[in-house]
Amino acid sequence: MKIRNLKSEKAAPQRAVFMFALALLAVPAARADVLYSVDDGTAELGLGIDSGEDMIWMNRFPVQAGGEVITSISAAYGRPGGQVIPNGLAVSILLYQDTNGGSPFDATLLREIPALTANCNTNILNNYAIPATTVSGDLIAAVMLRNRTGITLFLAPLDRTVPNFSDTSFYAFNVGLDQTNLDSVPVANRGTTESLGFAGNFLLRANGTAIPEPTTILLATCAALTYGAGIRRTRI
Ligand SMILES: [Ca+2]
Ligand SMILES: [Ca+2]
Repeated sequence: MKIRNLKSEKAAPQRAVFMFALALLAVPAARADVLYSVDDGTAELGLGIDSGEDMIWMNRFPVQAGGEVITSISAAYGRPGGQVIPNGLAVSILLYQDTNGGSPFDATLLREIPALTANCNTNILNNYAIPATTVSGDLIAAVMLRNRTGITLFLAPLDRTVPNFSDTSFYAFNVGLDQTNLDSVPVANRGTTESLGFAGNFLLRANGTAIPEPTTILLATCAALTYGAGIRRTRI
């Protein structure tokens, strides 16, 4: 079967909006400490595939101190004003680790979470919990769609508002795509968004928190033994 090119909708006008690469969240300690994001919250283009094909879109982030433990991934679908995308489509939320830099297509799949599309065409990022997973090197947040709808779907939301971060947002598509071995995808079917001629970054984020410090746990344990109370974690 011949693989068609990854498709894109007609580009929408862009707006100059301030965009941030990485923001520390000023939120209570119980929530994620680091937000990994390279989008401005609005998608101007949808990338997609024909029915019968499979696609992964992903953002790569260097792991930040204090955000090594990934607890959730957030993803939006489609774009406002674009093709109507149905809610409730089966997708997979993926977390990879790439410890050797360079190409992300040799990354190791750490987590795969079955999920359903929701809030399509709204720019709303749906938050999917991930079992707490420690990542080093680069983390890659990804979504996979196996399109069995019978129609071409422009599901992957691309923020094309400048500035765009290059070598950060990637795609791969194939028939029978193996998400556990992205290097098995033909080179012609994978790359950066800019290599497609559509520089931009996906509305796809990850949330991380710090690795509990052993000394902190030890101190807390000692305190519990001393005072007969339950173990209490204390941030230093
Ligand atoms: Ca935008
Ligand atoms: Ca690599």
